[in-house]
Order: sequence, then C-alpha cells, then structure tokens
Amino acid sequence: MRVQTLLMLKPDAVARKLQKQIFERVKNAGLKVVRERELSVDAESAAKLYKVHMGRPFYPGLINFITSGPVLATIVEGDNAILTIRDLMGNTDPRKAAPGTIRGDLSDGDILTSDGTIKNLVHGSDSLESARYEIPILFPDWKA
Ligand code: 3AN
Repeated sequence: MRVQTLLMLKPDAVARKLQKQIFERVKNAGLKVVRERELSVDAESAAKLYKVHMGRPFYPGLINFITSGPVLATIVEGDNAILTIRDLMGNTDPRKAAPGTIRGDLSDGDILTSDGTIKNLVHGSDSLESARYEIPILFPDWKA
C-alpha cells in the first residue's frame, strides 16, 4: 500500500550534514522524499511529538535534544514506506543497530547527550496511526 510517513533528521544528523547520505538510502529503498522542511522544533511541538514517552526517565533529555538545534522534517512516500523506513533506521540504540542501517552505519560513536539521551540521527513514524498524528505537527498544512 502506498503510504506517507514522517522521517525526521534529528539535530545530530543536521549538524553532521548527513542529509544527502540519508536521502540516498531512502531513494535506493524505492521511496521518495515528497516534502522537506528545516525547522527548529519548539517545546510545544516536541511535547506533542513525544507524547507517548511522557513520564519515561529519558523524556526531559529527549525534549532537550530535539529542541537543541534545527531538524530536517521530511514526508517520505512509497509502498510500505513506514516499515521500510523503520528497517532503514535500525535499532534505537546505534550500538545495537545492524550494518547497512542508517544508525548502524552513520553514527559516529558520540551517541549520548550530557543527560544520557540516545542521539540516533533519525526518527520515523512507527505506524500509520503515528504517521497521521506526527506529520501535521511538523507540516501543519498536510492532508492525509
Ligand atoms: P525509535 O526512535 O527507534 O522509534 P523510540 O520511539 O522508542 O525509538 O524512542 C524515541 C527516542 O527516545 C529515541 N530515538 C531516543 O532518542 C530516545 N530514547 C529511547 N529509549 C531511550 C533510552 N533507554 N535511553 C535514552 N534515550 C532513549
């Protein structure tokens, strides 16, 4: 099924200028970046985006990290885009991410923020429901 998902390059990926390498992988997986927008995530959007993690020990650090610098928000489209992007990203912890994945190949070893949050380059929606919730937070004019 042709679907759209949110792929967000986090502040570490933007700071390291990994956009081209990541987009190349998206393209090679048969998917297309249909929208892109560099922005600073404000506290309100960050709280919406990470609502499911509220109350977890790493939540404050996660909010700090995601608001610490510009992100590159993208909408990626294609057959099975949600699962394909999740596979491309690799394990949440880059130390456990397989070779061939974005996190496995592109992490530089500097993966923890000063407060212990994992910096892992990218975020991708984990379900159709999450994509429909997350995309309009960063693309307010998006229609499902
Ligand atoms: P993913 O990004 O692989 O979907 P989630 O959604 O479970 O993983 O976690 C969201 C973000 O929260 C992660 N990308 C990471 O930055 C941070 N995070 C998750 N688990 C931990 C943890 N145990 N310790 C520190 N940070 C974490």
